[in-house]
Amino acid sequence: MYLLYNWMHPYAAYQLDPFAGDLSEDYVPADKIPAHVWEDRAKTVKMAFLHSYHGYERYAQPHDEILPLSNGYRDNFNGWGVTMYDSLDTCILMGLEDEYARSIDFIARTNFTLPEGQFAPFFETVIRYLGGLLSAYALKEDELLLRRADELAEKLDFVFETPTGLPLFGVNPNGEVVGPEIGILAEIASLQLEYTTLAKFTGKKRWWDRANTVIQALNKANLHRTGGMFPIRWNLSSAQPFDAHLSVGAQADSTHEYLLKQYLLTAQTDRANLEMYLRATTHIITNLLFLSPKRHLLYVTDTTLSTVEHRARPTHRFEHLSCFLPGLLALGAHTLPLDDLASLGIDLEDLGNESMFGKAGRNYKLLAGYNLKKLHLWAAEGLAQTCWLSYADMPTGLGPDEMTMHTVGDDRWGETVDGFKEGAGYLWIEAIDKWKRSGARGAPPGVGDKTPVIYSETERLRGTGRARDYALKKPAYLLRPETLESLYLLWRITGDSKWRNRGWKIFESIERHTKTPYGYASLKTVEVLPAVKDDDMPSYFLAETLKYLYLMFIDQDPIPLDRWVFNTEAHPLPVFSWNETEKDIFHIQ
Ligand code: DMJ
Repeated sequence: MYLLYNWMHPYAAYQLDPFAGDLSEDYVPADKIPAHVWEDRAKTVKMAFLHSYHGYERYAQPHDEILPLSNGYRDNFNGWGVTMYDSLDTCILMGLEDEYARSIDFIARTNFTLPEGQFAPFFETVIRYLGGLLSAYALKEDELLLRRADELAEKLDFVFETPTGLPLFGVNPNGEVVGPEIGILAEIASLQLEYTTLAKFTGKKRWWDRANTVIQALNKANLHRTGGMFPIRWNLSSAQPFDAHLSVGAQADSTHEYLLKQYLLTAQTDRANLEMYLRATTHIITNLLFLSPKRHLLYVTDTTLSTVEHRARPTHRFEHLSCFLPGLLALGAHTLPLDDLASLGIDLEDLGNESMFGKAGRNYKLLAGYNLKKLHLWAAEGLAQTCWLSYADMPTGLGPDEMTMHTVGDDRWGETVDGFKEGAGYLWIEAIDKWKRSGARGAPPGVGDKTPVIYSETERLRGTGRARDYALKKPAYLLRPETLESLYLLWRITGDSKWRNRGWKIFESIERHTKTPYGYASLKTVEVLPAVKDDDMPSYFLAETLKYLYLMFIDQDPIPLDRWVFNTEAHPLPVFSWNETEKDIFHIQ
C-alpha cells in the first residue's frame, strides 16, 4: 500500500505515490509499475468518488449539485437531483451497492415536474438524466430505471414539435416549450445514442424515429460552405445551417462524437453516420488542426467564414472541451477499417468531391492518398500530447479551460506555408505532406513526447513567458473529463502505459489542489499556488472524470470498447447484438 490515507477524515494526510515521479518526466517508466500499485490507485479513485458522493448525499441531495466550499447546494439542472442520476453507473461499476440502493429510493420518487415558466434544457437532460438511467439499466437490469427513462422521454417529447423535428432548447413537462428558431448543433443533435438505446430497450420504434429524423435532416442539408462538416448554428424551421462556424469544442462537440458512436452502437450498420463521421474528420484534419510555431504543439481550433473574403479564419482558440477529440480519433482508428475503406464499399473521394463541396472537395482527394488509420492515430496522439502538456505545464498540474495558441503572422488556413523552420506557423496536414515527401521516418511533426514548460513566478506576473507557445484565455480548471477521457482511450487502444501514468499524475493534482471537506472544487486559475478554489462541483466530475480515472487503473476492463459505447457524459451503453427485437425495430441501411 503506497498511499497513506486517514480513512476517518478523508481531507487529511495525503501522501505522494513514490511511483509517480514529478510532472515533467516519467520518473518510473509506467510499464515498470507493478499491478498491485495500479489496484491501489484504482482504490484511491474510488475513495475520492465516495468522498464527493457522500458530501453530495449529506449536504445537497435531493438537489442537483453540492457547493463544495460552502456545503450548500444548487438546482441548475431541473432540481431533480442530477448528481445522483449522473453517478448511478459509476456507483455500479465501482461496486457501491449501498450508495446505489439509496439513490434508487430517490429515483423512484422523482416526479419530473417543473413549476410553470421553468424549463428543462433538452440536451443536458438527455445526456445526464436519460443517459444515466439507461446506462444503469444496462448494467443492472432494474426495471424501475427503464420505466423512469421512458417516462422522462415522454415528458421531454414536446421539444420535437417543430416543422423539421429538430428539437427546441427546453421544455416544461406540462407541455410548454421554449427556445429560439436558431438552434445549437450540440443541443439539437446529441441524442442518437440515448434515443436509439431507449428504443431498443422499450421496443418503441418512435424513440429511434425521433433521433433518426434529426440526423437525417442534418445529413440532407446543404454543407457546401463548410466542406461537409456541420456548423454550430442551425435553423430549426428549415433544417439548414445558419452559419459557417466550425468547431469541435463548445456547442458542437458531442454531435461529431455521436456520428462515430452511433455507427458503433448499431454494430457497425448505420452507414449514414459512418459517412458523416468520415466527412467531419476529413474536414477537421485538413482545416482545423494547426501546429504551434516553436514547440510544434498540435491543436484543434475553430474557424469562421468571413462574408467578405469567403475564407475561413482560424481563431487559434484551443478549448479543454476539444480534448475529447484525440480519444474519438483513436477509437475510430481502432474500430474502423480506415486503411481499407474499400472493404466497406466507401471511396473517400466520392464522399466529398468538388461538385459537392467546391474547393474543400480537394481535401477528400488529398486524404484518400493517405493511410487514414495512421493519420487518425497520429492526430490522436499529437492532440492528446498537447492536452496533457496543458496540464503538465501548470504549477497546479491541472489544465486551463481555454488557451490562445501563439501564431506567427497572419497564417490563414489554406495558404501554403514554408516548411519547418523555427517560427513558421502552418497547417498540420501541410506539415505532414512535407514530412512525407522528405522521406523522414518516425513520428510526424506534432506527434511525440515533449518536455513541459513551467513558467517562473516572475514570468507569470510579468507575462513575459513565450516558451509555452500559448497564453491562457480561460485559466480556470473546471474538473472537466475530456483530457482524462482521451488518456483512458489511448491507454486502452495503444496499450502504451505512459497515458495511464499521466492519468495518475492528473489525479494526484486533483487530490492535492481541489479537495475540500465536502467534495472537490473547481479552481479559479491553474497558474497560481496555493490553488484558489471555486464553490463548484459539477455532476460530470462523478459521472465522467472519476469514472475514466477508475477505468484507467483497474486491471479487468468491465466496459470493453467493442461491446460498449460511452455517451458524451461517459454513460456506457451496450452495442447491438441484432437479436430479433432489434431487427423488428430498426431498419438501418
Ligand atoms: C459534459 O457535460 C459532457 O461531456 C458534455 O458533452 C460537454 N461537457 C461536459 C463536461 O465538460
